[in-house]
Amino acid sequence: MLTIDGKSIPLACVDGRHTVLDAARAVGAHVPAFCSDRRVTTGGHCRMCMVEVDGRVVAACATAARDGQTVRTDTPRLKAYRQDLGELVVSEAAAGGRAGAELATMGVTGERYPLRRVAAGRPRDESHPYLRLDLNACILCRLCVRACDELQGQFVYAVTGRGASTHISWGEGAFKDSPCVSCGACASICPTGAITDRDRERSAGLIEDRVVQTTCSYCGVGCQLAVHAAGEHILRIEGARSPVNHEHLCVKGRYAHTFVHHEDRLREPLMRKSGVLTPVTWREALDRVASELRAAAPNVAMLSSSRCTNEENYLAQKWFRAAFDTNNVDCCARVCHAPSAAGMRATLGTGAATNSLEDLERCDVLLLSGSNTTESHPVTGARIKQAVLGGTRLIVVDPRRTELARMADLHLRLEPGTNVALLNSLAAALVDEGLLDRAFLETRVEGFEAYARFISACLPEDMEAITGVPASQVRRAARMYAGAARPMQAHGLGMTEHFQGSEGVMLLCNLALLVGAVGREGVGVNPLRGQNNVQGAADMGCQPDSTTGYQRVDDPAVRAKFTAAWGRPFPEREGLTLPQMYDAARRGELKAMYIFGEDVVQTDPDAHSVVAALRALDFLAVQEIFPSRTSALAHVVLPGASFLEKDGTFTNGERRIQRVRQVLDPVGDARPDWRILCDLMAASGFPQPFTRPSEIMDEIARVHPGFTGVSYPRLVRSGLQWPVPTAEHPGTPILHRESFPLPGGKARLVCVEYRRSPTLDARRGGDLMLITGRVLAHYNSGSMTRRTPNAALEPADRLQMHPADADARGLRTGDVVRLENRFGEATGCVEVTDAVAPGTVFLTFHHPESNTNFVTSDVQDRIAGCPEYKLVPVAVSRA
Ligand SMILES: Nc1nc2c(c(=O)[nH]1)N[C@H]1C(S)=C(S)[C@@H](COP(=O)(O)OP(=O)(O)OC[C@H]3O[C@@H](n4cnc5c(=O)[nH]c(N)nc54)[C@H](O)[C@@H]3O)O[C@H]1N2
Ligand SMILES: Nc1nc2c(c(=O)[nH]1)N[C@H]1C(S)=C(S)[C@@H](COP(=O)(O)OP(=O)(O)OC[C@H]3O[C@@H](n4cnc5c(=O)[nH]c(N)nc54)[C@H](O)[C@@H]3O)O[C@H]1N2
Ligand code: SF4
Ligand code: SF4
Ligand SMILES: [Mo]
Repeated sequence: MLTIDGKSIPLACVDGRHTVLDAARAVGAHVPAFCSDRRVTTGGHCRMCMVEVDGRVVAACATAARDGQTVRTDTPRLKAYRQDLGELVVSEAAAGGRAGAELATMGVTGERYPLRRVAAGRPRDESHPYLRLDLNACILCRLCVRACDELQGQFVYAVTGRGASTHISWGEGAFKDSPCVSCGACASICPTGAITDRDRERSAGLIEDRVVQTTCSYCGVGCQLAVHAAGEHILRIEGARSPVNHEHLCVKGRYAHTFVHHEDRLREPLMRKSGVLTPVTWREALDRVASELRAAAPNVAMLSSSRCTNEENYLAQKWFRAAFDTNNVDCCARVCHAPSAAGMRATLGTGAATNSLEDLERCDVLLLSGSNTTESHPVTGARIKQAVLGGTRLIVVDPRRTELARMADLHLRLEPGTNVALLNSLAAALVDEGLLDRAFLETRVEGFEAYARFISACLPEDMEAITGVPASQVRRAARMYAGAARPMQAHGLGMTEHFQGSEGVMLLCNLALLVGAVGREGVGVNPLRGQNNVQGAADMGCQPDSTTGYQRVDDPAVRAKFTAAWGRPFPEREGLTLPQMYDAARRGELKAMYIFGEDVVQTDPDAHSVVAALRALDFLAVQEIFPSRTSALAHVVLPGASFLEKDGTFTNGERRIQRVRQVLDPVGDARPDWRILCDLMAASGFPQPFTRPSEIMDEIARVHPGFTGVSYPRLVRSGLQWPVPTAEHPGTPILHRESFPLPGGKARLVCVEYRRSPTLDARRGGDLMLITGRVLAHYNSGSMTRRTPNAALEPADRLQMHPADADARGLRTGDVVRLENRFGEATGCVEVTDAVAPGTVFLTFHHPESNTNFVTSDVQDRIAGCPEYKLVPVAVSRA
């Protein structure tokens, strides 16, 4: 118990780690503190938070709360101290922001001390698309330094100079040329307005009328946003308190929101008339779509949207299955993490991340394979950086030297396309050196004897010639992984988008099983799911072999259950996968397609063949928020509402179902996608009773055994991680604690031989190996990020090339080049860097003009049909 201004508070309420400042705030006392923020460690620089503890004046932020303390926060002596300090502050800096407001309430006049501001002497910088710096307002509280170091791990700022010339610096030159990754943490935390951002500048003078918590609609991390709004304006976006992002955000979640009111937004339904997409009424558009699909059924297909909500994905597959008698339903998981789902289901029984993001702070070794986390899942990437700075050891498997590969204890820089050979050799080293969890293998795993025989032929020394990774490094990695008390894994598309994608993921599971790293804290196999709701789209049943909750369509009991729930049957036969849909369309067998929130012409591989497939259809409908290359081929285009304009839920990569809440009205005549789908279902003779998304979730909970306990009132704060089997169940952060959902309850070790990709065998028309992927500032097709100031951060698609390959072609950074192979032609802007190995190049696919997917190949993962985006030969020459 301690007493603050006469109020008693039990120490337990503030707990040992907390300070007198926390305790004071817990009882509602107002103590000004400029340099303190709960997101970062204590600084103790500003001394504004002075309080009396047992009569002694101390800084509350730097004094631990202890039993028996008597604290006064508001004595005349303290007031006088603070006011004097405030006078000193304003004599040195033109502090605005929350500090400025506080100083004004303290009656600080600025008259007591002569002005010591070196007004023109301090740097101002407006070079960055988002951040604005004016160090004349800086009070040297160093919150920006701590935010950048401790939240983002970027170390952009330093304190330089002495005495009166002490200031915050970011190195030489303009801020835009600093290593800043535009996460905005420094602007968000700065108490004086010395570091601020474009959003605050843009919204000056507008009065905030609400703050809405919602879920970011870019990547699968699922950060919680606090959207500050005034009327139909977004003032700014801050990170909300959540176990997912702990108030941190990346440049996309925080800043890339101005696409919402971009002039290109689709604002009314369009229908092709005399060859031209022409505005029509909703009634006309809906009736046309319904009648065309009805006429072509069952030779119709739905490609659903992982950018959209669970409720919308549920409706999309329900509509096609029940109204058009087809299981031709798929989503972008096919081109992304379908191999993770297939590989994990085969070995562990469930095709989703076994553990939670919070486990990143609990593991002591992280094996990261084929994931460029700091660009693709930036908030998780920042978390990994902090873990590594705190002592977690990191093994990175990637042909490129990514930011995390540079920080890693071990970087296994394999030849692209050789994951299977490398992971087998890692496993062989574990078995060879006896680095196994025998008890786990005995009680929880099947097939060890046969596996041990198979793997003995895959020793690192045998595989070295294929993978290019020295055997000694592989053995070190094996010892590091097996030697950890809590070895954790995470992986990305460098595993899945390959000829042996699903098999590679099975081998990741093998590794975890061999060392008993499943079913407890700080371990597991964790695909870093890509899209904001790709986990959800699959959970909702947007795949051809199973409906909601991975319940197989060929199971009579499943069909009986859904027929009872929906009042209509659906067929037994599996539907077509996305690549099979294109094949069927080109053969004239598939007549009509409904593409919901995907720009397949830009993002699916071998784009010439995609265009040919779409052109071969009798009817194509697209439901979008922007015109795209795909919508340009459509007969009807329906304008959907973005995530800021509708309600629903997304499920992130750790299976966490989180609320999406409407902030703005939809633009023009656009409608929330779930409403469009309900209208289309009604027009197709299959009316739905739903008046709001929560009612759709109630139906999902009735048919999906893992969602039985899910309802909107339970999702208020941090959401719930499925499975949630009952209304009281707290959700499941860790899977497979006791058994695996496979026959006998045991996981399976799988024997997989390395097979060269046919791409390598048919190596025609190119001397460089192209890997494609992403950069931080843009998102997939770029339809949204290109329509924000992120475009200034990354104006064109980048082609990374090793200096040796660049020299051989006389190329330099900034040169525009042509890439060619037997599939087509693309362009890119060269970045000379040793991040790629000689002989390989890396190109992004965020800009339509680059035509990146005109050179990606038709090779697919053997099991899940995922395209081999990460390996294709190209010839590169100056454009
Ligand atoms: N900024 C940004 N973030 C995004 C997206 C975006 O477009 N932009 N998209 C989202 C989506 S949909 C997804 S799926 C995720 C994807 O996120 P990531 O999985 O990180 O995707 P990529 O950058 O495509 O590829 C990851 C890494 O795989 C490596 N790689 C290539 N070939 C191999 C190989 O043979 N073996 C191994 N081990 N590694 C290899 C590449 O060098 C690359 O560093 O990102 C999501 N987040
Ligand atoms: N070369 C190469 N190609 C790749 C990849 C690669 O690594 N290399 N990665 C692949 C991967 S992993 C993926 S997931 C795919 C992604 O490919 P896409 O899914 O095509 O990419 P996105 O840009 O996410 O596109 C989604 C579309 O949905 C629209 N949209 C966004 N929000 C909403 C909404 O609320 N409602 C509606 N109706 N529409 C909305 C956007 O405007 C956008 O046009 O790309 C794949 N393509
Ligand atoms: S925006 Fe982020 S990365 Fe850039 S300086 Fe601020 S905290 Fe550091
Ligand atoms: S890390 Fe992903 S979810 Fe989080 S703010 Fe960035 S894009 Fe959004
Ligand atoms: Mo993806």
